[in-house]
Amino acid sequence: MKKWFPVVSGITAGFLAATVFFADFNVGSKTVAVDPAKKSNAEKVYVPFGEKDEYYLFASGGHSGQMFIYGVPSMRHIRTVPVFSQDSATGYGWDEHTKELMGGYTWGDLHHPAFSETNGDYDGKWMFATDVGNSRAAVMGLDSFTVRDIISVPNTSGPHCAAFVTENTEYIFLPTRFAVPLGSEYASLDEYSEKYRGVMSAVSFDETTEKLGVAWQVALPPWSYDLSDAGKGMSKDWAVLTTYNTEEATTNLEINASQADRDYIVLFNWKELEKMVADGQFDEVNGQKIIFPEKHKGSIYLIPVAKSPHGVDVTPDGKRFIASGKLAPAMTVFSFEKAFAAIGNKDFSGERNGIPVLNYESVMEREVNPENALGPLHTQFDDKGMAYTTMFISSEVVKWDPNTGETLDRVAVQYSPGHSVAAEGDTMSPDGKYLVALNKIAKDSYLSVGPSHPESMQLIDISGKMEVIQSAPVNPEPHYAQMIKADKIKTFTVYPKDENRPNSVWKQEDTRIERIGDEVHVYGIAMRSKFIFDAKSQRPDVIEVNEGDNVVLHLTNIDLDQDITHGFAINMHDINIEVQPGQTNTLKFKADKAGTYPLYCTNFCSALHQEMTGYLLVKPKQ
Ligand code: CUK
Ligand code: CUA
Repeated sequence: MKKWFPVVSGITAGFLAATVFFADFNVGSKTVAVDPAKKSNAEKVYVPFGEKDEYYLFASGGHSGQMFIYGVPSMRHIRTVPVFSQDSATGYGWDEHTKELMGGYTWGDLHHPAFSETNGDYDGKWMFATDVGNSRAAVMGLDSFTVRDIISVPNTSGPHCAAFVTENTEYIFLPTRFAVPLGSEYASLDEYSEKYRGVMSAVSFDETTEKLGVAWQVALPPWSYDLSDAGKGMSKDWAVLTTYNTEEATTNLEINASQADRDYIVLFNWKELEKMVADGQFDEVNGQKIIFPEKHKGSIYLIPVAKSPHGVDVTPDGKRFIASGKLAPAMTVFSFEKAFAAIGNKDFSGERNGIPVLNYESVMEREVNPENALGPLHTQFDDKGMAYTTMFISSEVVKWDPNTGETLDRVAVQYSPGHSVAAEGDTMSPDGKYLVALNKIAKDSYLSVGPSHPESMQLIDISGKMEVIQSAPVNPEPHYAQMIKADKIKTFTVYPKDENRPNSVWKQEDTRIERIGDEVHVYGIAMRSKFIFDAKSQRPDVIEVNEGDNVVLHLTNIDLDQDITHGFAINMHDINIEVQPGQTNTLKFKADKAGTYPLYCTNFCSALHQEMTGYLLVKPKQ
């Protein structure tokens, strides 16, 4: 097995031809799974008007840079929350606050959302996400579904192998997909093995200040780190990562990174690493505390695993971790207990880059290879501890027993599933009931919209024999999702009226326009159904400035009623912000075009919403 695709297509064709458990398919265009006419399935996903879904599904929006929120079981798309990308629906990325959050970037590649946890359970407070495109981390507050902080993570490149949080959200770990020299400084690829590094960042989050910060980092070998999971219960101080390209290839990775029969799982004890940092066992590079494993010894180990693994998932009881094959058609079950014993006995088969390699046989419990199942990627769990692994190539989800390796059930999905997500799936007590397959290629699933098809998310009832009961389009494909019990999330409806909030104005008579040199500061109000920028003016809804002025508009929405959001746009200025009930937002722009420009509320807010307009008048320079 040297290459992914030739092998895959050969085996796949044979596999498909031989398969009998797909009820209805042909090789050219597999038609499988959902029978929309089946009434019992329709009833299972029907949420009558006025009632709410049982779960929230948070699906990463990939290179849209956004997070998609769905309800389960209806699979209705409820909201798109902008995280790393501008979003004109909410004005995200135009007002000063969100512009600053975005840090000068206009997009991101959002992977692997992760809820905050308390005692190994989702606590419904925060959602973390990473940006593979521009090496950032973000946190969203679940009381308002808004981003509170975004940081650029120094010394890293593409934190794909993230985010995973520890049992009490002590850290959000961000290992990287790409190896680069620390600080991304120039180094010839001939010096790859000496100068390049894959860096894992331990990011902490302060709930009080709502700020993320890089606590410390580990300069791992120059490999790619793919997926990861944090330990639970007995393994709570530990975490695991998969690696590929341990060949340290610098070009044509498709072939060159698949040469060796084995790559590794990195196993590390973050509690001990934390202690090492406290004891001064680190080097400071680019302002960061970095552990170099070849020098600062201990707490990090390698476990050989079949070549180019993809996902690695810790069982809910924290006793095992399961690596999925990608190139090898098997799941490998490892035991934490065995790993700890091997570490204690120094049961090493050697070392790589100064990191001890544990004996595979000492740590491995079993290799599981369900018949004809190909391309295992990710595993989720139900309330009984049973595993559900997505098979990218054989386009199915396989249910199996991690205790015995026995295959229990399998269901076809349409088509190639990447991740799947189970209800409360990454907690110590998954709910069972539902699993959503996140399918990469959804040919023919929906009405055609041209050459590029929407991807699909398929809801699977796992309460009995697995059955696909709903399908929902999503674009682009989600790179993982998490599903949380709806009653865990407590949102607020109106931003509290805060007279001390800087630049806020709550009374019409306090609105004003002040000039300081060429800066014009507008302290305005948005309310049903008008803007008031200066109540004392003859025309309170007009902003008149001179060409070249810098305008700073502070706009407060004084409508403290649920769902009365106002927008603010200026014609032909590429400007668009939003103020939710009780919120104050600041907008800065240079009035560099002389002329007459209508301004208006973009968000429907009352029967007289169309009347909620005014003018920006920019007097030409003489
Ligand atoms: S990765 Cu495994 S299928 Cu970005 Cu989570 Cu996509
Ligand atoms: Cu305010 Cu429309």
